[in-house]
Amino acid sequence: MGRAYKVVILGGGVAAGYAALEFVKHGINRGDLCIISAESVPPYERPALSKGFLLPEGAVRLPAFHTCVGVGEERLTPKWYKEHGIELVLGTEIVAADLTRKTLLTAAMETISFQILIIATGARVLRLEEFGVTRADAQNIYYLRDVNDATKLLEAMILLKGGKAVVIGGGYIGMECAAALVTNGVPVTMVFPESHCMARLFTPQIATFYEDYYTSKGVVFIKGTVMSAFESNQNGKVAAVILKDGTRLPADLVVVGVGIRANTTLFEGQLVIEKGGIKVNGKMRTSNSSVYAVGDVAAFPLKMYGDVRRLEHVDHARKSAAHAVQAIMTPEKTSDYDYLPYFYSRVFTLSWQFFGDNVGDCIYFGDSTKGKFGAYWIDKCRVVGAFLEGGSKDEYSALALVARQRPITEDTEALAGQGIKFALSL
Ligand code: FAD
Ligand code: NAD
Ligand code: ISD
Repeated sequence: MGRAYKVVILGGGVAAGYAALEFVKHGINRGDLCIISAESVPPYERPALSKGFLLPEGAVRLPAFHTCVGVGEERLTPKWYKEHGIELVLGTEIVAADLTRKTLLTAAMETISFQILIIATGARVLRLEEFGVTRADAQNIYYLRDVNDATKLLEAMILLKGGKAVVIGGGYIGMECAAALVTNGVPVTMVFPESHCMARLFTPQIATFYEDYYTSKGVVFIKGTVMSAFESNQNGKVAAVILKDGTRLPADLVVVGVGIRANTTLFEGQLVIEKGGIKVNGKMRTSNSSVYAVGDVAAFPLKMYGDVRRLEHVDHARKSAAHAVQAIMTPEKTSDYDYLPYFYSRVFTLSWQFFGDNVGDCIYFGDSTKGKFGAYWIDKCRVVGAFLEGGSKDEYSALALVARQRPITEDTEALAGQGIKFALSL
């Protein structure tokens, strides 16, 4: 018959770790909870992989960044799971799910059954083959999603002495990996189709600051185009990246960050799918009342904006996981998930945070030449989004408050003049 648990968390990433801690806070019986993960290590703070993990000095390594150290909570080591009677089924891929029978099938053909399932399968990287790029199977092409990917990239980077790197994609992975490569002394060329970096969030003006900073560190930007093929040498290693217009960029290492897809496949046809994710309600419950979905894989009602979104960021993974557990353990006390979008990044000595929604007109403040500047997004006379580079803890908290309160503002010139003081005065 196989193993059976009251609650199974499928996926052993950020959301799983935060869900486990929340279960323990609520008091779960020994043997009731099991986490199944394709990864061979317990849940860890994934953001570290493109930041501290890739530093040339003072790098972080597991077990230092297991969840939940990202928010200053306990570090959940294998010993912690054992002490709390939580079963970790690691290095185990689930290849089929039967939600009617309440069973999961492992790649080794073991059946694991549950009363309640929390889907925390996160996402997989999009591969260049999916964009029609040919010869994308050459060696020295690196993607970054898990600690194995990060270890391979780190080893290649260390061995690269004198070599050049090309980074494909101008989103989070592209920007953070380019910074890490340059910090490790590797010259980088970045290639992406948009006219500026971080196009999903940044305006051209915000992007200019970061592009200028990266350029000052030696990064070369090739924007508004895509690659078409890799040129490989006799050893099967990348020798160059060929762009659509035929330009040849010599490359000894390529990092690819061209987006992700939520891992929904096991549940398609069994659960409602929306916006590329598993649709949940305000309790993170799916269209099957025994099944919850959290983190990157969940398409959830964003109460503040009255729409359904799927967010690919760690703060939401942590909070949605805790919320699902609260809804399971104390349903009478749990209201609907009311999330304020929060994104951030840290590269070189720079650090920015964003709260809210990046819709409407953008009002800029501060002085980017001094490394401290920001922006408010105004939609229908309300401040709906707020961004700040180089802020303090108190300033970022004030920014979050602005985005949460959405104050009315008629005088955008005054707002620009007040800048961060506007947020601090709320
Ligand atoms: P994940 O953490 O991806 O975990 C999913 C887990 O499910 C994995 O363990 C996976 O192996 C497992 N799994 C999937 N399918 C199966 C299966 N069939 N069987 C068994 N196991 C399965 N966000 C930020 O806000 N700030 C950052 O600075 C930041 N940095 C990042 C850096 C990197 C390198 C990456 C990759 C992401 C970063 N993110 C960041 C995004 C953030 O890490 C994700 O939003 C978060 O990890 C999502 O958590 P999750 O638990 O939903 O999914
Ligand atoms: P992304 O969505 O941030 O960026 C994807 C990028 O792919 C786009 O900006 C675009 O430049 C590029 N692109 C799209 N099609 C392309 C093509 N044909 N050729 C070349 N480039 C193309 O995704 P990502 O950077 O791959 O990051 C993966 C995931 O990891 C995301 O969910 C992201 O949120 C997460 N992540 C977050 C952080 C953070 O929040 N600080 C850091 C790292 C990773
Ligand atoms: O970069 C990060 C980040 O945002 C985390 O949560 O690393 C992790 C932990 O702070 C690593 O200790």
